[in-house]
Amino acid sequence: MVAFSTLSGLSALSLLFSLVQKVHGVSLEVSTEGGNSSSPLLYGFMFEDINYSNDGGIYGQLLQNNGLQGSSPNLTAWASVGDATISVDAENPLTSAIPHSLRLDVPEGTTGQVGFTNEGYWGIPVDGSTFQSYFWIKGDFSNNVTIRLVGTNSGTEYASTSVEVSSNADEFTYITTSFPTTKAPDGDVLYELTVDGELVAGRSLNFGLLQLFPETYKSRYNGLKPQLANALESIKGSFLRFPGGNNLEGDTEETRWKWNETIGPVEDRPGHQGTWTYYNTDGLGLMEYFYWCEDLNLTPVLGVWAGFALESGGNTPFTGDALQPYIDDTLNELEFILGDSSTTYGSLRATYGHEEPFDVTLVEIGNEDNLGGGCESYAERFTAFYDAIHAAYPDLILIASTDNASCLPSTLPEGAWLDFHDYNTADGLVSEFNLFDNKDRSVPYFIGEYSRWEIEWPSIKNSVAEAVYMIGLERNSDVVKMAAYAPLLQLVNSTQWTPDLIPFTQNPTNMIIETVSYYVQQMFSVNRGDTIKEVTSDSAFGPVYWVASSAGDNYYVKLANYGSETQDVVVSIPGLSSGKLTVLADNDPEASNTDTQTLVTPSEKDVTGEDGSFSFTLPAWSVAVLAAN
Ligand SMILES: *[C@@H]1O[C@H](CO)[C@@H](O)[C@H](O)[C@H]1NC(C)=O
Ligand SMILES: *[C@@H]1O[C@H](CO)[C@@H](O)[C@H](O)[C@H]1NC(C)=O
Ligand SMILES: *[C@@H]1O[C@H](CO)[C@@H](O)[C@H](O)[C@H]1NC(C)=O
Ligand SMILES: *[C@@H]1O[C@H](CO)[C@@H](O)[C@H](O)[C@H]1NC(C)=O
Ligand SMILES: *[C@@H]1O[C@H](CO)[C@@H](O)[C@H](O)[C@H]1NC(C)=O
Ligand SMILES: *[C@@H]1O[C@H](CO)[C@@H](O)[C@H](O)[C@H]1NC(C)=O
Ligand SMILES: CC(=O)N[C@H]1CO[C@H](CO)[C@@H](O)[C@@H]1O
Repeated sequence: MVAFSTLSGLSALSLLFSLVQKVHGVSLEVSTEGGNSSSPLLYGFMFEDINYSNDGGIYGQLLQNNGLQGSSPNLTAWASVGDATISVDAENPLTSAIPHSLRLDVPEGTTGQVGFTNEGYWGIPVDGSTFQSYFWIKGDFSNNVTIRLVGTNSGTEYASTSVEVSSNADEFTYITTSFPTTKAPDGDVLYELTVDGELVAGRSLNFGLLQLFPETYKSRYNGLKPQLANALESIKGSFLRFPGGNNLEGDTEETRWKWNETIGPVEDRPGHQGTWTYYNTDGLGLMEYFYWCEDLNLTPVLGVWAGFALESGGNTPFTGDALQPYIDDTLNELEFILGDSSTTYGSLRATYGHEEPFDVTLVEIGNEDNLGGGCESYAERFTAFYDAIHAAYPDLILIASTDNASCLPSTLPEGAWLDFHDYNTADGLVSEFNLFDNKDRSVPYFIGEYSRWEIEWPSIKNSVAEAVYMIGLERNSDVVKMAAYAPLLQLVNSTQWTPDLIPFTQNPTNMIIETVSYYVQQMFSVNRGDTIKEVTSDSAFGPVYWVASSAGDNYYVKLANYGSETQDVVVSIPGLSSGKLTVLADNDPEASNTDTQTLVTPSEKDVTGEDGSFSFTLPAWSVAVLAAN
């Protein structure tokens, strides 16, 4: 039944017609009084290196296997050019962290250009910006080195530059060059470095840690790939959880994410074997994560290693005295981030270019410690980390990596938050719409990872389910402080996990695939109030779900229709007259956006409120936001 008394005559009449025509409908009355405060951090990002989201993804460096890192490096992504051979050379290490270099052997009698190519991470996106290349060279050579970016099959040249080099056989010489590029039509591009073979005939040269960057996001040195940073910017998220995820934990203690090996000059960063099958360069390291937060205005949520690695049968979890070195290591990390430059690690940070402490207020202890054998020891590990961190930094908010009570201390320290992860089916997400309605309000929640999983590309039905779930979170955003879809980014050509929010290729023109879930995240994040308003209705939740919020005079009503029937909606917000309605919908619940099709995009239209009453239609399988004032 519909509460006609709350509607104007006109909309009551149209609704009556609707009812007569057996069109389904929902009438909502939004209170303009009171309400609960909504967390300002609610929507944000969770990030770890998975599916080449970091190396080959948002990290701006474009050459793959550029430092020949790993325990037994090979020539993946490299090939020789001309009458020369290349090899991995352990005799001429660049640094102790980068213990190999690329050796170029040139036979006697060689003429013409010789050198090598790198194919990037399934291509190189040449976007027409000014590129930078950096490399180290060892060997007697005083002439030009030529760098080109060329189409793999077409041979088309998108950049060509010569840089004068004067190097010797005693040490590596560092070379930097900057050059214009022409935008390529696709990602099928090789990086090529050559020298005049006649000058090196019968000898060899060594090259170390070759790097290639486009103009990065906000032109930051060692910065982000602009197309991916722009995609995140367009969502207007509030926080960034890093560096993982499984990748924080590592498969073993040895391959955990070690903060102090991700800082300083990149040639001093050894990288590490990631948990998602490939080696991580750590070129995007701890400081780069903070610059990312600064440049995109994100609140950092720092994950710290909590004495547990993923590999069953390994020597973790560490407990008792064995845990202390890792607690000390975390305190060092926090001093590096938060200490002023009079402290040991604060001064190291200053040396590396950031005089002022970074801004961190949220620290998560471990990752998913309810899983894989971490549960039994987590209460002890969490407490040990909590006590040490809290004593040194009482203002930090500390987050436990699970909400499973059997893995937590019997009494949670006051002020601690819980992280809950939810990979689920579409119906499962919808069934959890009210998961937080009756939670204890004194323990704040972080939904550190969630999404409809076990599908390749999010379809509208799945994304509507996520929207229903998010409506449930937003209604409870007095206690649910933050929520992040996961995983965030995915290189389409090499995927370890699907679905992901923002799949991408190396095509500089259509790099980003805007999935249906991406649009849901964007619609929810850009339309945020600071107060959740009471909504009264004669209809129960389902298949239509809603939440209303306000920020000053602006009101936002988010709706999801998890069903195949069209729904007529009347939203009454006393005193408001103009609104904008954004709708994402498709009649086919399986419709999705992929690397080959874009079927579902949001549409926008103006709506006017007759005496504060906004009437519109919610299509089958849809997500909508009414922004009114
Ligand atoms: C090169 O090393 C990578 C990483 O260890 C491995 O996946 C790949 O199979 C190796 N390639 C060859 C040709 O050995
Ligand atoms: C990468 O994937 C895209 C989208 O499917 C495809 O167009 C491109 O050819 C692939 N590139 C490589 C090098 O496989
Ligand atoms: C090296 O390149 C520079 C710049 O392109 C050019 O001016 C110079 O003539 C070149 N030198 C030689 C020896 O080819
Ligand atoms: C990083 O810290 C650990 C623990 O404090 C220490 O053993 C290691 O030598 C450090 N590594 C570097 C590169 O400073
Ligand atoms: C909590 O963790 C225990 C131990 O791993 C497990 O048996 C139980 O199912 C978990 N409970 C929930 C609600 O996930
Ligand atoms: C505010 O929070 C309380 C406590 O959870 C809840 O009962 C009430 O419905 C909430 N009000 C709104 C407008 O969401
Ligand atoms: C879809 C896909 O690529 N899945 C892969 C995810 O990564 C795991 C582990 O690397 C592989 O086993 C899957 O094939």
